[in-house]
Amino acid sequence: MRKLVLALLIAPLLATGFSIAASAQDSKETGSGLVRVYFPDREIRNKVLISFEAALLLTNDEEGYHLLEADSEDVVRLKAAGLRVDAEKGPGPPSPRLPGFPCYETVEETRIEAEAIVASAPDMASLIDVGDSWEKDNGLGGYDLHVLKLTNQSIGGAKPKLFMTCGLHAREYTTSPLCLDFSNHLIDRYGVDADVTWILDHHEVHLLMQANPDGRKQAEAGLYWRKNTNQNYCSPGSQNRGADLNRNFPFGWGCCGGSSSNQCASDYRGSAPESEPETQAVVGYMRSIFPDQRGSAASDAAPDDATGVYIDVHSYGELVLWPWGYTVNSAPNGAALQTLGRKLAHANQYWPGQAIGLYPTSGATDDFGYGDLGIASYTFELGTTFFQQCDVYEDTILPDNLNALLYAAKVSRTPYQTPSGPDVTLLSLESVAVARGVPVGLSATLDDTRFNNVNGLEPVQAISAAEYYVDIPPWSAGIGMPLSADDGAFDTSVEAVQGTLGTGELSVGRHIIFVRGRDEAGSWGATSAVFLQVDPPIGVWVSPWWGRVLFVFAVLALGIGRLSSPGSLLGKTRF
Ligand code: 0X9
Ligand code: ZN
Repeated sequence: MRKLVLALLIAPLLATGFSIAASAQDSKETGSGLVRVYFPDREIRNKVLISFEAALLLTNDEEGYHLLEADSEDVVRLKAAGLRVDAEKGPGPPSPRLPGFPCYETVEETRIEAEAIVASAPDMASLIDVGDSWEKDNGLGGYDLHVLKLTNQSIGGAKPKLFMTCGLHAREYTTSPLCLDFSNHLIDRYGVDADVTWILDHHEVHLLMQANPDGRKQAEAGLYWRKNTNQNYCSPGSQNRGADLNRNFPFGWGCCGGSSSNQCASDYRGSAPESEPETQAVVGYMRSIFPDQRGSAASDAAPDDATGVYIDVHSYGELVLWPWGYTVNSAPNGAALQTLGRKLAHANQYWPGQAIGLYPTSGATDDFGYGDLGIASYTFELGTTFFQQCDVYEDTILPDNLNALLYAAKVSRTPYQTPSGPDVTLLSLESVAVARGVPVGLSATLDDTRFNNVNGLEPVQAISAAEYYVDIPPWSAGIGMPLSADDGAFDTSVEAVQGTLGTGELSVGRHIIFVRGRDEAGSWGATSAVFLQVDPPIGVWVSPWWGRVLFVFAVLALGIGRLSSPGSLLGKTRF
C-alpha cells in the first residue's frame, strides 16, 4: 500500500518532465547542496534515478540511497513524495584535538591519519571496512569500523598475524593513539630498522584503532563514557546507556558473575552474545583472519605451534592480562600464555597476571580470542588513569608499549613456543658496510631471563646455541650458521656470542642478517636482525668518474716510466 502511495506521489515528478538543468540554475538563487535520497524499493529507486539523472552523483544500493545535488525546491518535492531526504555531511574540517590532550587524535583524525598511512604506503597498508558502529547501524550518523592492515603486499602467501583492538572502552584515551602510533612506527621504520622490515615482510599487523567510535565521541566531549551508545539500553538520553563491549563477546557470555544484566550498569553485557554491531565487527573479522585452533571443550588446548596473537588495548592499571577472565582455572595453554605475558610485561614493565586476578569478567575479548579460536590473547591496561596527561603517554606509555608490541608482532608465528626461548639483545656488526669478500664480525647477546617475575617465577635455562641467517630466515628454511660463545662455553642464561660472516658469495647490495638463540630446554627464541651493505669488491669495479681519474694516472705513469726507463713497457719488465 505504502509503495503504491509513493509511486503515485512521485509520478508528478516524472510527468512534469522535471529538468535538473533548470533546477541547477535555480539553485544559484535558492542554494543547492548534496542530499541523500533514500529509496524504499527498486521501483522508487529507478524513478528517482530517471527524474534526477543529471543531478545524480552516486547510487548506494547497499544502504539504499542516491546522492544528489539538489536545491531546496527539489528537496520539498522529494519529501512531498514521501521520501526520506538527509543533508549529506561532507568531510568538514577535522575536529580539533581534545582540549587539554593535544597528543590524542579524535575519531575523525584517526581515520584521516590511517588514510594518510595508506596513501603514503599503498603497497604496505590497506584500510578494511569491517562493520558499523551502533549509531551508523541505526541511521543516526555513527561511523564505519576500519581495520588498518600492514604488511609488505609484494611478498605473498599466508603470514602470521598480530591483531589489535583499541578504544573498545571509550574513555580510555591512550589506547587508540597507541594503535595509531604503533602503525606509524612500523611504516616509518620500514627499510630503516631491520626488525620492523622483516616483521612487515614476513608477518601482518591488523589494527582496529577505534573499536567504539560512538562512545569515543562522548568521551571526547569530556564524559567518562565506557560503553557503546545503544539507546535501547537504560534509556535513550541516559549517559549510562549502552552495552559494555568487553562483556558482549560470545565466549562464556553472561556466565559466572562476570557481567551485569542491569542495562544502566557500566558492565552491562548487552541483550545477547554479540548483540552489538561493534562486537559483531570484531568477531567477524577475527574469524575471517584466524583459523579456529582450539576444540570446544573447556579442557581442549590449542596445539603448541598454534599461530596468531590478539591484543585488546585498555586503560588503566599497568597490567598485562591473559585468559581466563571467567574462571580461576588456568587455561589449557595457560603456561604458554603466562610465558608470553611475562615477556610482554618485561617490555612494558607492567604487572602480568591471569585476568580473573583483577576481577571476574565474562564475554571479554581475550576469553573469546583464546577460547573460541585458540589465539594467544591478551589485554593491556595502559598507564595510570583514563584521561592520561600527554607527557606520561609520550615519555613512558608509548615507548614501553612499542617494545612490547614489536615483540608480540615478532612472535605471532608461534606465540606458545618462541617466547620461552632467549631474546637477542645488543646485536651489531663490526661494520654496517663492507666490500664484497671482506669478512665482517658479528656480535650479539642472548638473554633467556627477560621475564617480568613480579607475579611468579618464569623458568630460565642456559643458552645452548646461537646462529645467524643471511637473507633467508629460519622459518623459510634458510641455512643457520653457528655463532660461538665469547667466553668459549654456552653455560649461562645470558651469553655474549660472536661470529664472522664471509661476504665473498653475497651479491652487491643490502642484505639482512637474522640472529636467534636456543636455550637448554630446546626453545629457539625470537629473531632479531640487522642490515649489512655489501659494496663492490675493491679493485674490480670503479665508477666511470674514478675510471677517468685512473686512466689519466695510468697515462702519466706510462709517460714517466718511458722517460725514466726507455726499455720498459707497462706490465712488462725488461731484464
Ligand atoms: O573491566 C574491564 O573490561 C577491564 N578493565 S577496564 O578498566 N579497561 O574496563 C578489565 C578486563 C579484565 N578481564 C579480562 N581481560 N578478561
Ligand atoms: Zn577498558
